[in-house]
Amino acid sequence: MERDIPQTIVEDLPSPRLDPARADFADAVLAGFARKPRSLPCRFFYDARGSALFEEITQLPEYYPTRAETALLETYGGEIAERMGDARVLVEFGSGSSRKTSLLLSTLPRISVYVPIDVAGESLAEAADWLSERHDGLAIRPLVADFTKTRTLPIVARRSRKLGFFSGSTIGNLTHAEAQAFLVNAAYLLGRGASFLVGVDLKKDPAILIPAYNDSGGVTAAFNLNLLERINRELNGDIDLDRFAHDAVYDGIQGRIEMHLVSLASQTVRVLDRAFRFAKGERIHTENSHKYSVEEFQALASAAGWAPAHAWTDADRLFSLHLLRLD
Ligand code: AVJ
Repeated sequence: MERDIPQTIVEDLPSPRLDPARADFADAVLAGFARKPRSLPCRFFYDARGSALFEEITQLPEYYPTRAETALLETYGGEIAERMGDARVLVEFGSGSSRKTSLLLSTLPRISVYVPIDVAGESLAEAADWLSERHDGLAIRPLVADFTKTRTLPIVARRSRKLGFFSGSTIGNLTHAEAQAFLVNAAYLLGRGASFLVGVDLKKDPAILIPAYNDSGGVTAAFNLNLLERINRELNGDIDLDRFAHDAVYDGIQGRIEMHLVSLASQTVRVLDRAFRFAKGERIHTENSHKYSVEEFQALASAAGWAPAHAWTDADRLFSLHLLRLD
């Protein structure tokens, strides 16, 4: 029997296939540049160069969060261990570099399984190697995944009591609604009896906040501009980096630092063969970094079903570590 064979229109075939990570980046950039106001998701900061620049940021005199959180873990490690119950499995969200994790693990001898979850597969493997050298007998089961969407844990992690760890105030990158949805999903993932240790940057004087996101050495500027370099490298872009500038502002109403890239001229840029016009002064919103008072974060956690058990803060009230529980 004769059949109609659909005609293939050669011109409509997709252009040479991008690998999935690059396709995801391409979709985000094309959509973000098509929208007004323009924006790009901050998760794309962390390619190899961006991750290296972020490590540099954590060493800057102006960038207090990493130092303040590390000091809290060092000072209160024993207390955290006492309060968190008998978890055997540590699940880390957006793990990145694992120095803080090692600090935490050294105060928690009962943890036998470690599940780091991160989208960056290479840095995940590196961090796993680094940690396994320092923590004998620890089973490490990395999950390459978007931690806001993870719905299942590896089998070895399923039956035991869990401790979640979400450090660095990465939760601040999410809007309040997204943060609440994340905490609901984390409750589902970690299950009954779980504890959750969350590092959250505190609201404070913008005179301290703004330099932390606009350092005098220009490292944060390079970190922000790397997003455009990444577009040039991976998406065949022709963006002139000298025609964009880094900016960081504090929005006191929303309680967040916003990072932007500002077009210094009226210009057209090309990305994957598409043209985008930028007016002089037009902005690309690249990151939110929400700040919370202790009470605000506890209210958010409660609304997501978690019981706030304790919060530690430093003497200068720079940063907070929250212990949450799920009964
Ligand atoms: C790693 C997301 C917590 O928001 O402070 C640092 C990222 N951006 N400087 C933050 C960042 C600019 C950082 N987080």
